[in-house]
Amino acid sequence: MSFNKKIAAVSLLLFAATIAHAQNVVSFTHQPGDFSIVSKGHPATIYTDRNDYWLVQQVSRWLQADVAAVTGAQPDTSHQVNQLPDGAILIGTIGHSAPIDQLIAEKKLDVSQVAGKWETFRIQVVSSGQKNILVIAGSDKRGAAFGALELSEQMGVSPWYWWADVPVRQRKEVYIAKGAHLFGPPSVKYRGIFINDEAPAFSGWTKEKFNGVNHLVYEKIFELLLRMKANYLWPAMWGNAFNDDDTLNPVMADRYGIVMGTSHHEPMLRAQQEWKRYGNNIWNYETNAPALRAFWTTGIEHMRNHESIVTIGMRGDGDKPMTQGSNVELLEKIVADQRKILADVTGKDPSATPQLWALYKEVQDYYDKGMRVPPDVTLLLCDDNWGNVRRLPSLADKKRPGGYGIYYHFDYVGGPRNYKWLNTNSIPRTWEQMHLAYQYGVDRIWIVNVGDLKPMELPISFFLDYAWDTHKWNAGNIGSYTTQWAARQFGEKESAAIGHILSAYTQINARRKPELLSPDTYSLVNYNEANRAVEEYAALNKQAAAIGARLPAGYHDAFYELVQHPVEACSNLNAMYVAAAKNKWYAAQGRSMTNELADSVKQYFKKDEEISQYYNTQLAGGKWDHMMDQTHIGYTYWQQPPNNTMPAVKTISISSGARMGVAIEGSTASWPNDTAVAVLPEFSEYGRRVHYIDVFNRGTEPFKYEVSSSASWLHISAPTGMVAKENRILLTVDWKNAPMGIKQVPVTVSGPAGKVVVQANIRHLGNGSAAFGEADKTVSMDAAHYTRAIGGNDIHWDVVPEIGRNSSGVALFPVTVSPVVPGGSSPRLEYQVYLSDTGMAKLYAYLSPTLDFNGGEGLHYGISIDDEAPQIISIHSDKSNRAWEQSVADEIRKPLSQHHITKAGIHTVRFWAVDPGVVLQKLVLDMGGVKPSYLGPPETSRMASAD
Ligand code: REL
Repeated sequence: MSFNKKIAAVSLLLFAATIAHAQNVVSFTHQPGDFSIVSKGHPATIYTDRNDYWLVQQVSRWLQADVAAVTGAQPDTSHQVNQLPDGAILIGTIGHSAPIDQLIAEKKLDVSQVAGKWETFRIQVVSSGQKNILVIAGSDKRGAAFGALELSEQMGVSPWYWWADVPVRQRKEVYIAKGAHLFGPPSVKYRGIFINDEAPAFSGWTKEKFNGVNHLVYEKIFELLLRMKANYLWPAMWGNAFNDDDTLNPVMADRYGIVMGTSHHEPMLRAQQEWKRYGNNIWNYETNAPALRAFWTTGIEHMRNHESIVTIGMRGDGDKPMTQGSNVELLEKIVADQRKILADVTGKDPSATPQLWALYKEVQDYYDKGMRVPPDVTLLLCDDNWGNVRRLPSLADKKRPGGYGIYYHFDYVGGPRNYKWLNTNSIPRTWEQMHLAYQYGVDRIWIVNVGDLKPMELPISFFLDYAWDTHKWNAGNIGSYTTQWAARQFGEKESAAIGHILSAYTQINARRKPELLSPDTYSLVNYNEANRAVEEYAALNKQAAAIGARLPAGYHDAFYELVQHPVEACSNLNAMYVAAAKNKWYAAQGRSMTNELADSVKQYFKKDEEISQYYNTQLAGGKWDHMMDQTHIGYTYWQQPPNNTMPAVKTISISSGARMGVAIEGSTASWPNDTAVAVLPEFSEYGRRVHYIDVFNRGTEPFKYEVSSSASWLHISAPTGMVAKENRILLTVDWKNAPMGIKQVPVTVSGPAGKVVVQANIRHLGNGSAAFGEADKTVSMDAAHYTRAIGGNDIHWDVVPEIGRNSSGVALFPVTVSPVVPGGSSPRLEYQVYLSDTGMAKLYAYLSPTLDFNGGEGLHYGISIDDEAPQIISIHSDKSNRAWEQSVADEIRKPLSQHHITKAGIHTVRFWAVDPGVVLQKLVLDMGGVKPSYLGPPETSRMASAD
């Protein structure tokens, strides 16, 4: 290496050392050399070139207001850029800001990594003589805007300050660390949201607060988008038409630098409503092409020079499939005609205008049948409306100039059921699916359906953060997103506790959308599932309330909107459904508690209304009125009910006197009426440690009961007592003193009706191995608790935290590896189990409802026990719509394999990698004991860890 080259290499290294990517640049205490934004009450002045973009002037005003909100000291803004004084803040677009261009020309500002890039910016303290100037230089207008807003957020102004009332944290002083800080370019070029399904909530709110969905609302949305470094919007379209409703809408979008589109089924920048308003005859290209062409021509004429992405193609009117018999040829002609309109109106080659073709629902079939659009058009792949990507480009596909995008959903109107009330989106699952998409080359457009916008604040933030920088989040750190996000809204102090609430509530809501909950969701009798679900949510609600109470009063509205409301509302909803289920069951058993449960269902239902009422009318002084107008109780099919309807309840007449009844875990029967033998689920060291007997009253008078057994090591929580309504008696085994082997112990319940004998079966095998023990003829193992994870050359398994319905998941990475032939030393997860039973074993793999995104034979995994050859199981063997509906409603797929167990003892279950993209949540080995439940048997324990 020549001396000069060495110097060059060293200075490159130095340069690399001083330029930092996307890091914290703001501090609140002074370090030597720092640039001061506000120091000792004196704010710096913000300069922009008056010839720079409108957006740059606008962000300088936002920054001015933000600095004032943070420090109380309001900076001046100025266009006097000829002689920038020491301490000036300069915001500008390269090529549009004379002072920025001058600094570049003077070689004081190196923009070699910025100029010509998409939405890239550099924040740098530039020293010129005795002067220090803070320069925010954008490669384009959005780059400059994002730079200024990056400072705002780092100073403590949340993008959600207005949309979720997040307070601005007060600081006395604000500084910028010296050095150069480079941000961008973004991982995904167009990143945006779709306001959709906006009645009744968003429409009611906008009507009351803005007199319609007009530019005043949109300006708030544009600002929010920019503060989250987004650039793209599909506007509200239920009864609304962006361009037609308010002529200022498109003008303001252009000024704010927001790229506008129309939804997947509204071609040529014209809203469906516009056809309703002005369309001539029917929406059918076979019979009405001239009218449609004229209609679309107007759409492109209105586009003018506004940055837009034009949706092309066509679906039937009102987002339905086109008429039967519509074919590839017709659709290809439609696209060709639309592109001709584009060329005619713009006078440019059609490829000069960004376009997308959305492969939504049946449109993907056209694609599969071979239909293609010109390569400059972005292929907008879609999820299944339930957050599972349907199709990704094949890794072998040649790069298309138009690239690929994805249309994703956080809210949906359609089957198997609408979900449009509260946030039900899991951040880890969104990460996992969008990671998959990005790794397969989907990086041109990411757009997500966000319903009414509120209350989707958390997933919107994540979607856009991730689209901005996909390298930042991975399986190893995605579990911390909620805590980091909480810190951005509420400060560090409570962020871990708030992050936990956010993760926990979204995990619970994602496993079954509230709209799909019913009294039948969770099992009342098996695994104590229904009670556990209620207790889990109630505990979370208590924690949330306690955190809320600890936060300063100024945070209460934001905390309620972003954290507490969904927890309170869903905790109440779960409790209501379980109370309704119990009411029905108790009525059948004649329990005297029946009528009280009916009353509690009424109270929960009323409470639900009060919660919405509070959100609408009192929260933030009524700022969000109507945002909680969405009905959510009483669904009978996919479409929402017109009103919330309380679940049916029963009341019974209670006989006088004291009348004892006995019910036990695992059975819907009750004694003494029932003639079958009452048998409790088996006691095992490795299963649930507690089983219960309910002693209840069918009459009006309290009575005395006694529960006894001859086994001193079988502990009875309350051997005697008085029953007014019902007492739950908990039975546990003192394993240290219990005899080894299998024992049957009769437990006698005595009361006014005589005696009921309940049989307790105890299996005591002892400890000593790290294997999962069998309990009640069941072994249930969370995927992340493998005994061994064996990867391969450049292939490894990662735990994706909290992606499961009530656990984490494990998946193969990188997701782009070729399918693996399982067997021998190939990648696998191993789980050691101890089986005390022999015979046929059913092995269920609980998997996230990932779709066959390759469009091939489906995704597979391999499975074996001990030295069996791996069975290759397709997770998509049932391709019916019914199977898909079930998988998204239950948020799980549970393929089954069968294995023959010939001897008791230790065995190894092997889950073999075949296709990447498969996410394993848990494995359940059924030796004949698995009971019906929603979530499946809770995890059994490992023998070594049992006492
Ligand atoms: O969620 C979707 O993607 C679609 O169902 C909607 O985009 C659709 O346009 C609907 O709002 C009605 O027009």
